[in-house]
Amino acid sequence: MPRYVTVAAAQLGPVQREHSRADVVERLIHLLRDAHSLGAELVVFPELALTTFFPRWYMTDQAEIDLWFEREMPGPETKPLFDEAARLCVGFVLGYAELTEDGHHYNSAVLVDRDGRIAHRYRKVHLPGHDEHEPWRAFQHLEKRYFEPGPEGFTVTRAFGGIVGMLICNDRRWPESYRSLGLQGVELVCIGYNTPVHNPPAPDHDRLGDFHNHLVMQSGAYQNGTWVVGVAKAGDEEGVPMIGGSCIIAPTGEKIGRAHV
Ligand code: CDV
Repeated sequence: MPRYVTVAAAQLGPVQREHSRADVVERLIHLLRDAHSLGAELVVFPELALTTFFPRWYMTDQAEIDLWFEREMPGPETKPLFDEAARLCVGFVLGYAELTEDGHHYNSAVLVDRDGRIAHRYRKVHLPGHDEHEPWRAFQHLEKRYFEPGPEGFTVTRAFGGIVGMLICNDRRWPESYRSLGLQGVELVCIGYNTPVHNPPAPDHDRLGDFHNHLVMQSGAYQNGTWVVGVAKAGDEEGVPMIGGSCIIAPTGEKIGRAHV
């Protein structure tokens, strides 16, 4: 018996430091409405969609660091997105920095169902970068400093008529991420990412950024017989060009839709 769900890859433009949560949520609502008008039932937003990619900066003041995190989801600033999605009867995946009640910091994503309820939460396992200031690097990437690895590992849930899992950015480069979901019968993997064009630890890979992005997601889809929807932040964010290249990949490994920026 065929089942159908229409999923949108809502690639987001850059989010700068001065943009407030309210500014960004307004943009997300705009994308959500656009996707809904095209028939989408589930809209996938990128990793850390509510703020700029703050792990590019070295910070020592925990109070300043915590300002980048959400203490509740939805909170007062994100509730309008949940309300509008429920009104339109559209679900979504949203990446954000999560600060739990008991003080844990995670790079997280939630899957929100068509009634505006959180159906599943995923906490990023593969945190790239380093945890100390390394001034010789052209760009810092300090995810290990600001986040703990997700303790629950890779998990799936039943939603939108199928079995859905989430991954976040660097997770997509590792075969076990998809395989762990595949062994749980996953049918749709939603992935948000922030990938700079320049990768300072391996500058010779810069020309391969788009190729590697699609290579890993297409392989993950084909090898596990699952749909994969990968969604980027694109453009120049705080002077850092991002690769974009969001795409929707069939279980055959073929890209059936892709952003050309
Ligand atoms: N946000 C990320 O996880 N970005 C990494 C970069 C640093 C290589 C990625 O795998 O795209």
